[in-house]
Amino acid sequence: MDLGLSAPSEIRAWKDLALFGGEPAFSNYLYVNRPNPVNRPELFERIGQMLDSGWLSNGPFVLEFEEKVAQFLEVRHCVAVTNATVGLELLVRTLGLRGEVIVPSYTFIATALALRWMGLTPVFCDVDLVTHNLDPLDVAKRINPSTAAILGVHLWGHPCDIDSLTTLAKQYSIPLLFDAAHSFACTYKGKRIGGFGQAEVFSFHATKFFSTGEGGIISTNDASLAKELRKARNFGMNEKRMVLREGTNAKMSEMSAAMGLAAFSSIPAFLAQNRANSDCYGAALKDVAGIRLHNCNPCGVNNFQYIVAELDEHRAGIGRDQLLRILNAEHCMARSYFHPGCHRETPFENSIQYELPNTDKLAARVLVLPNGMTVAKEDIQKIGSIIRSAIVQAKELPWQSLDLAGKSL
Ligand code: T4K
Repeated sequence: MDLGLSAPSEIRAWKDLALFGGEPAFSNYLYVNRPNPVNRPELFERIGQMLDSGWLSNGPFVLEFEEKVAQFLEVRHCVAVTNATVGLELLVRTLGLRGEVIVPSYTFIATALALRWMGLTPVFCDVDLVTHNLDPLDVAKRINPSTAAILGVHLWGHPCDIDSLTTLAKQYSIPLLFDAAHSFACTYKGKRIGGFGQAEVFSFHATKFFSTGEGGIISTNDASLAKELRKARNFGMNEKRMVLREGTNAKMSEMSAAMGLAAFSSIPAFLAQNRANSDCYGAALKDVAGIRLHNCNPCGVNNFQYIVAELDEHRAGIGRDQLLRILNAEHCMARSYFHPGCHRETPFENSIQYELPNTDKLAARVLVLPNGMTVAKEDIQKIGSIIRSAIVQAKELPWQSLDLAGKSL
C-alpha cells in the first residue's frame, strides 16, 4: 500500500497509546539504525575467496576497499582501521599531538574519549543551535598556547563550518581534523566530505548506513601522514616488516573489508530510501506543534542516516523524555542522542570549564527516530501518528497515575 509522501499522520485516542494501556504499535522492535541489508551473493562469494586464499588479515580486500573508498571520497589516501574510535586515536597519536584539543561536547562520547585515551585534554566548545556543529566564534575564544588541534564533528552528516574553521586553524598554525563518523557520502559546497582539514575519520559501525560490521577509515590528502598511519596501524612496520616507529594493531580485517566491498553497489539505494523516509517523516510530522526536523545539510548533500527531531517542550506541552517513553512503549526505540553532552559524562565531570548553553539545550530537546532500509513508510506513518497523538492530547495524558503505578523508562 502506498501511503504517499504527503499523507499526514492520524490522531489516536490517548487511551490507545501503549504506555497508557493500549497495544504496542509495533510487534517487532524498531531501532534507530538497524544494519542495512548487504548484497549476500557478493559477500558470500568474497568470503569464499577469502577462505580459499587463507588471508584473513593483511590481504587484498582491505587494499581494494581503501582504493574504492578513496575514489568515492575523491581523496588521495584512505587508511582502513578497526573502527572510528581507534581511527581517531591513531590519528592524534601519529600526529604527535600534546596538550589540548578543541572539540564539541555535543557528540558521541567516542570523540572525546579517543582524545582522553591518548593523554590529550579535550577542551569542550559550544555548538551552533541551528547546525548542531562547532561554533567557530566559540572555538576562537578557546584557542590558547596549549591548543594542539581543532577536532570538528560533522554531526548527523551535516558539515561543520569548514571555511571558518580552516581560517582559524591556519591563523594559529594548528591542525584541523574532522570526526566524519556520520558523514559518508555527504558533501560540503559540492565536494565530498573526506578531503577537508588534515584528515577525516569515518565510522562503518553496524548502525551506520554503510557498514563493515565494525570498521572505519582515515582519509587524507597528505601522503606522508598516510604513510605514517599505515605503519602505526600495523605495529609500526613498513612493507618489509621492519619496525620503524611505535605502533599498535588497528588493522581492518579482511572480513570487514569484504562486507564493505559488497555494500558499495547498494549505496544509491540506501541513500534513496533514507531520503524518501526523511521526506515521509516531514509529511507525517507537518504542523505538529513544537516538533521540527533538523535540516540536515543546507549547503550540500546529506545521507539522511539520522532523522533528528527537536522538541520545544513549551509549545508541545510534553517533555522530550516523556515522548521518548511513549515511543519506547510502542516498541519504537527512538534515542536521546547525545544526552547529556560529553562534558557532563563521568570521565569529564571535573573538566567543566565553561558554560555550554546550546549543548545543554540540544541535549535536552533532541530525539533521533528510526531510519534505514528496514523502516517502511507505514512505520513512519505510525510513528508520526504516535507523536501527533501525544502532543495534541498532551494536557490529558495521565502521567501521575502512571508514575504511581511504578512504571518507569
Ligand atoms: N564519532 C561519532 C560522532 C560517532 O557517532 C561515533 C559512533 C564514533 C565517533 C565512533 O565510531 P565507532 O568507533 O563506533 O566506529 C552507537 C554506535 O555504537 C556508535 O558507533 C555510534 N557512533 C553511536 C552514535 O551509536 P549506541 O550505544 O547507541 O549503540 P547500540 O549498540 O545501542 O546500537 C544502537 C541501536 O542499533 C540499537 O538499539 C540496536 C541497533 N543495532 C545495533 C547493533 C550494534 C542493531 O540493530 N544491530 C547491531 O549490530 O552507540
